[in-house]
Amino acid sequence: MLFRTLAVPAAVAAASIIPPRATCENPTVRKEWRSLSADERDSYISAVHCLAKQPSKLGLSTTQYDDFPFVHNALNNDIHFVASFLPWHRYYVHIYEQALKECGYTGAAAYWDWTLDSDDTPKSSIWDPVTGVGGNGDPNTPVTIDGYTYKCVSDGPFKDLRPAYLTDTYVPHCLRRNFNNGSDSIGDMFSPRYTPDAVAKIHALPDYDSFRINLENGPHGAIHSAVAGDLMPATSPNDPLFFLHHTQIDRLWSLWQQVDPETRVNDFSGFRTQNKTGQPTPAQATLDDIMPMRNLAKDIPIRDIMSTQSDLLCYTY
Ligand SMILES: *[C@@H]1O[C@H](CO)[C@@H](O)[C@H](O)[C@H]1NC(C)=O
Ligand SMILES: *[C@@H]1O[C@H](CO)[C@@H](O)[C@H](O)[C@H]1NC(C)=O
Ligand SMILES: [Cu+2]
Repeated sequence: MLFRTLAVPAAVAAASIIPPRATCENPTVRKEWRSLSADERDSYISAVHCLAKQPSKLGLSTTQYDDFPFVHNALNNDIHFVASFLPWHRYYVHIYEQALKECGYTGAAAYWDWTLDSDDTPKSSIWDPVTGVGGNGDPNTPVTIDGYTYKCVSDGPFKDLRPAYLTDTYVPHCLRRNFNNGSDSIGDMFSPRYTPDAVAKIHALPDYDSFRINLENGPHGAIHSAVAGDLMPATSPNDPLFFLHHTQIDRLWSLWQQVDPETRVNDFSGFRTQNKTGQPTPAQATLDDIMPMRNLAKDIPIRDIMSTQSDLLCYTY
């Protein structure tokens, strides 16, 4: 036995002695936006407005809310179409949830389950000005940025937000949405890509890499494209809806992990960096890869974020 222990290659032995994070005692339960009480909704929305008034924690001249799109934009090519897409956004939603709490929010991060709306997304109650997040950009309040005309959201709780950045540019502007189906029409808002059936097929995939690729390219991308406006560019966290959308993405990953928790809480694979045409095949990602967060929070390894029920995260759905 002793010899067999000693014969384990150094790298494997080292990895096996990294202690797992402690399991947490009383996980909070993240809820669907429309099952929050009116008080919980108000508390969430007030905290968003609070973040949009606090000064930047990154030393920028803009608000703490703007720190989120700013960092997301800066890391755009490191965190999309790569293995770390799911863990990075899980960590990012957690950091946002903490920031909301520091601004007085008493609940947990909430999600938008778009599968519930896929039979008629444009008519969904999520767009309600009172119980939802406000609706499509208003064609009667067009705004011109760099020669292009955009539609501003003119109802709901976020109509007065003034996102500061549009990708790399400082250009304070209204919150924009532009519902579409890939043409000039609103149509079905790409709903075939996020029906309960479409999501069930992704849920049935057996390995992390194919699960991540299909979730990111399918429902995740479809919602960004269908809502459009500020939800489209690399500063997409400009729209608070981003966080409800990405909490749902995180929920689907968590539900997938729960199918076989012992295996899937460590199932992580795929390209570490984007596969660009003409470049050598990128290296494989590992659980020890460090997620950059540009001072929004500490940079931590992916393995620390794999379980939602650790002392770091401590939530369920
Ligand atoms: C978008 O929706 C319109 C109106 O329903 C429809 O005529 C058009 O074919 C759709 N386009 C795409 C690309 O799905
Ligand atoms: C990289 O992407 C290109 C184009 O999308 C694809 O044809 C190629 O097979 C990919 N390479 C690998 C190693 O997956
Ligand atoms: Cu993103």
